[in-house]
Formats: sequence, structure tokens, C-alpha cells
Amino acid sequence: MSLPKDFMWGFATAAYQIEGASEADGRGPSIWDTFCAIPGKIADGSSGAVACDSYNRTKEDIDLLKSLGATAYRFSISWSRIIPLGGRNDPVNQKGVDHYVKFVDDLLEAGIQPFITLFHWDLPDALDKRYGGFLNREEFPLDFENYARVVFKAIPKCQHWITFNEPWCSSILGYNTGYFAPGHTSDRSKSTVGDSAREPWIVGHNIILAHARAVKAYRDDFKPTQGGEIGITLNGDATYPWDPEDSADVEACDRKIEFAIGWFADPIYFGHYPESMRKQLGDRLPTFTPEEVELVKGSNDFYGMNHYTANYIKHKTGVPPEDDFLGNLETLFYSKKGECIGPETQSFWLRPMAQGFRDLLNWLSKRYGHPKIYVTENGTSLKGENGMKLEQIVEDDFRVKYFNDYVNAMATASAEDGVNVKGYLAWSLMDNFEWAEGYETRFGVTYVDYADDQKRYPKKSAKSLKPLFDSLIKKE
Ligand code: PNW
Repeated sequence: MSLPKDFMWGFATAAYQIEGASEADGRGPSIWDTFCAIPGKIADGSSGAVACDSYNRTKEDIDLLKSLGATAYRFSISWSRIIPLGGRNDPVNQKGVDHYVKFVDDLLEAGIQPFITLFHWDLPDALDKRYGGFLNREEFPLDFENYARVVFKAIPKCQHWITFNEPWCSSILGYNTGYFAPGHTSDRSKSTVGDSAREPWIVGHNIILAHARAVKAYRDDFKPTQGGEIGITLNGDATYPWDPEDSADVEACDRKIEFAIGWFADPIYFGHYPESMRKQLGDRLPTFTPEEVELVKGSNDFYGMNHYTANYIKHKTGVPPEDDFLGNLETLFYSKKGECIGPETQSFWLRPMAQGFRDLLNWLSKRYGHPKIYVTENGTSLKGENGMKLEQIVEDDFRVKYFNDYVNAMATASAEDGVNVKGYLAWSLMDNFEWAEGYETRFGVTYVDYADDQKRYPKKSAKSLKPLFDSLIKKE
């Protein structure tokens, strides 16, 4: 037995990926509705307009969670259901609020602890149009704080809050490569707007400020009576040197994590950006004013960790191009010796390598002073799954093995390395709208038949987690 007695586990989802009902009960559009409508942005031309129809199937989803034995569920709230126009002077949509209040009541009734993500990429479109959304250093943090306060007030029973999901994705994929909404990039063949060298760093900065404002609001005005905890969720991959004999590759491994995770976590734990980023980005990286440092430093009750994969890292020489966001290095699937990091999946960026999970848990734990960690996402797609027959799909042994290996790596980090990990949410409860990849890539432990009324069929992996955690969580 290697996980603590109070360890929570379950599954994760995000509003735009599962809810559908994009116009129900007064919801306003988000930047993802707008982005999906642009031809060529989503692989299969789809959108989240219907998705898994979870907005209308809350009972079914809760029954599913219960049947799988989950003790926790991470989901996100659609900001534009709560405040359709997004801003602090815009009206609150009571129907949207009521939906989530009831959902949380029903989860608790079923014995499932909610982990609520306030923001999983679906910015109200009106704020993007009104003042440039994340790019606005004055307005955006204030509007986010206001939205967060509305939700904290409405849902006092929630004990676990996540401010932002993966701000790296919003910043880099949204404002450098243009792969995600709102699709800004310097590449004029993809977008008429954007500055890949500057905008991502501004966006990142403003998200950190918005996170910190929401945390302060929670701690000042809600935590004393509600007693919950709040933190941010960051994504990051494990890194191994392409050539372990080359100290420049070894150094580049840390630099890669600093550019992905340290970008957000260093300000939150230390009050400043990583030195490697300041050095490479110069004055394109914003600086924190003394008031901002005061606000941001210490603004995590726990560290939310999203983790999927690992890479070999090869340093680059010379001056990096201005739009470089990796830290002047290459990410590879093969080492110098020809070792492969892991088998292919349906996602071009994802190859399973469970030891990386243990190593990154240790890296984080050491760097940030042993924070309490919740793994808020971990999971895999499966090569060619979308083209298989249902009988094959539900026999997803590849995913069963992924979870088994990764959860055991985490348990080892907990028991042998002293990492303070207290929860695990598998990505994802069900197949869903996988952003720019549309519905072709499936991450669910439950198959969703989009052609037949979004019917749900639990796969083998869905049922594999309860026995796994039962065997690892201490009873006493
Ligand atoms: C995460 N990458 O996204 C998200 O939080 C989920 O909403 C998503 O469905 C899940 O992982 C699976 O993709 C990522 O390109 C998307 O490196 C892309 C990347 C990383 C994370």
C-alpha cells in the first residue's frame, strides 16, 4: 500500500469538450465557438456545439462516475454560461449558475468530491472582441476575479478550486502557433493578427495576475467560511537528455521544464520568472511590479499537475529565433543512441513513458518545496482507435496499461520519494471534443457514439482504475 488513506481519485473533463448545448439557457459564445466556425481550424470541421451533450445528461454522467467507483470528479465551468458577455459590469445569467449549483449538489449526494476548474480555455468571446481578452493587463484580471467571485459565492460546498487549466496552452497555442483559439500567430498564412514573439508572454503574464486575484478573493472573502483550497493547473512533460554525455543537453532538460512550467510556477512560488526565460526573452517578457509580486507570490494552496508524456531534449546553438518558445532546444522521440521514448498514440505529441511521471513529480516537489500535488489530468489516446469497431474499442488494453504504469509510478513517488501527491484525475471520463483535433482523437475511458445519440459505453480502462486504486490506497 503506497498511497495515503485520504487519497482521492476519479476522472476529469472540461466544459467545452463535453457539454454541448452551446445556446441553451442563455449561454454566450466563447472564443472556441468562434474559432471552430473558421474553416480549416478543426481537423474534422466539427465544434463543441453538441459534443457529449453532457449539459443535458448530468444524471447519466454522475451515474457513470458512481458505477466506476470514482471519489472525485474534475469538471470546468463555462464562463459564458455564468456571464454571457463575460465582464464585471455585464449581467449574470441565473440559469447558468443554477445548472452548476445543482450539478455540485448531485455530485456530493453521490459521494463524489467536485474539483472545479474555473477556466478551461473557453473565454467569453465578447471579452476578446471588447478589449483583446487575455492581452489586456488591466481589464482581464478584474473580469476574471469578478467571474470567480460569482461562482465562489454560488457554490460554497466546493472544496477544491482550480483557477486556470494549462495557461501554457492558452498562451503558446493560442498566441504563438495559432493552433488553438483565438488563433493568433505571426504566420500570416494562418491569421491576419498576432505577434508570436510578444503576445504569448503578455498573455501568460495576465493569466498569472488573474489567477492571483481570484486566489486572493477566495482567501479573503470565501475560504474563511467555506474552508476550501485553490490552485492552478499546469501542463508539462518529462525531459531526458538526447545525449546524456553532453552537459548542454542535460541543462536544456531543465530549461525546457522552466519554459513550460517554471514560467507560471516560479512566479507563483518565488515571485519572479525563471532566469533562463529572462535571459532568452529579454524585455519581451513582462516584469512584475512590486504590487504584482506581493499578489502572485504564494498564490497556490496546491499544485495541479497535468502530465502525459516525455521527450528527449537536444540543445540548439546560436541565437534562437524570436518566436521560439521552447528555450532554444529540440524535442525528440529518439535519443542519440536510438532509444525510443515510447510507443505511438493518436496524438502527435504523446508517447507513454511512465518513469517520466515519477521523475517529474520529484522535480516539482524538489523545486517548489514539497507542495501538495493533485494530478488533475493524465491519460492517453490510442493509435487508430477512432477507426475500430466498438467490440475492439472497449478492449483498450493499451490504455489499461498506460494507467497501470503511470499510477504505479506515482505511487512509487509517493511511497519511496516522499512526494506529497493527494489526488489523481484521469483524462478523460469519456471521449470528447479534442480541440483542434475534433472528435477523431479519443481520450475517454468511456466510448461515446456520436452517430447514435451520444450513447456511452465504458471501456476496459474505465473499470480498471477502481481495483488499481483499491490495491494502492492505505486502509488505515
Ligand atoms: C490537455 N500539446 O491539453 C487539456 O487540458 C485537455 O483539455 C485535453 O483534452 C488533453 O490535454 C488531451 O490533449 C493538451 O500539444 C493539448 O502538447 C495539447 C498539448 C498538451 C496538452
